[in-house]
Amino acid sequence: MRASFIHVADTHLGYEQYGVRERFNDFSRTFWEITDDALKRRVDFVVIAGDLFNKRAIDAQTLIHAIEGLKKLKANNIPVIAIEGNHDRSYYRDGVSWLQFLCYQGFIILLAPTMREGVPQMTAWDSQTMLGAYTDLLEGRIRVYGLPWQGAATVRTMEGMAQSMETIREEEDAQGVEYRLLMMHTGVEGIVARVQGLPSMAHFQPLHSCVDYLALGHVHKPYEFEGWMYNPGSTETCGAEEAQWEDRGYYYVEIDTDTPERIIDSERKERVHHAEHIQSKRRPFVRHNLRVDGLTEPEALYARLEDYCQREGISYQGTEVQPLVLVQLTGTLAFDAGALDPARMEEMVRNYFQALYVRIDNNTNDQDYEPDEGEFDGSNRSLWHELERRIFEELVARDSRYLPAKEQWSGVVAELKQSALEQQDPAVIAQLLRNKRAELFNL
Ligand SMILES: [Mn+2]
Repeated sequence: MRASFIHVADTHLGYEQYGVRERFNDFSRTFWEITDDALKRRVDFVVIAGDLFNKRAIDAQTLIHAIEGLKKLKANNIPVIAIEGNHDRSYYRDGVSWLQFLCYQGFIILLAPTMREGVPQMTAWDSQTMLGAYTDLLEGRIRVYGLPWQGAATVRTMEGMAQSMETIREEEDAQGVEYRLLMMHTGVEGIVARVQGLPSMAHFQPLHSCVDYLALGHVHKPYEFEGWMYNPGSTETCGAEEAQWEDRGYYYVEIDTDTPERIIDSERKERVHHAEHIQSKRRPFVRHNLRVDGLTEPEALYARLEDYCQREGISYQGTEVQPLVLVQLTGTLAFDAGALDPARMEEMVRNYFQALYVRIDNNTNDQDYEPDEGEFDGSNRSLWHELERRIFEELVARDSRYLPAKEQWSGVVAELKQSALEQQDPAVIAQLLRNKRAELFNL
């Protein structure tokens, strides 16, 4: 038996990232590129291992975009088998989910086994109830199982799944099933440190003898193990962290149960299929850490940022590709961060990169204020005035622009405070500050 399929997951349709409408379209475009590729390669079926949608409550435009991709597959008799992920799972109180709607409309086969005491029941998918553990393809020679997101019950359900599959194994062989695929919306613990509470590699092992291909989703970083466990990663970039995993995409898989040596890569421990990971087409997502240590004034920081923009932004000039650019300021600032002009920095980055969206994140450390202890006895009220003067002086000295005249600036701060306490007109206080700035900065 020869066949081929595409395995995709985590397309997150409907995600309007950063509130930018064009990002909403990006997620759809990437999905369409994949459905078009399925047509071009004339695959026998497509599996979607969860998180087709970014959330349960999608809008009409998201549904239209999903159907736009799925209807071409339907028109070409390419079955699409899907499961719910954690993002698009339905709640009982919601009644029918949008995935069930797509299933009802004949665009997808939505697999969800009936559970009995936590154990999936091995019944065939039924189009009337839209329930069932598996569906058979290619005249019953390929069996596709699907287990939706199980949350905290994942490990227990996996045990039950392996047991249930073993009990019907002989019957399946007798029926002529040659190849088994299981879809699950879960991943292996430890791939991405932030994603916790997933099954360990040992928890997956009992399934190894039951399935030829384990089609995973959920973890947005791609990975594969031992020629049978595959996770394609997210197709677009759902968060800045994902930008580093450049090989995210989908799998194109060929099966040959008769002459597997024709296609397999034995080094990857493939047995009767060959899985090719294809990088999805998506908008460039640029991330940069700008170190601010040693920069004593805003102009120096702008100069360093511009230097980076000149080096890296040039490749986007005059192209139609508008990247997303996220710049993170890191290190310790030698002046007050409030003196920075975020709009000016964003404008600079936008111009150099011809960017669709720019964000400057200030993740710099504050210089902690730790007054010298022991010198002053706080209970002695007569010394409070002197204590205040010292604190003001130390605070203004942390900003290198005020450091040369810290004593004078400390006096200015005390004067401003006194004016405010006397409830002076704010305009008068502002004028006082302007005069002092002009005087001390020699403006
Ligand atoms: Mn996801």
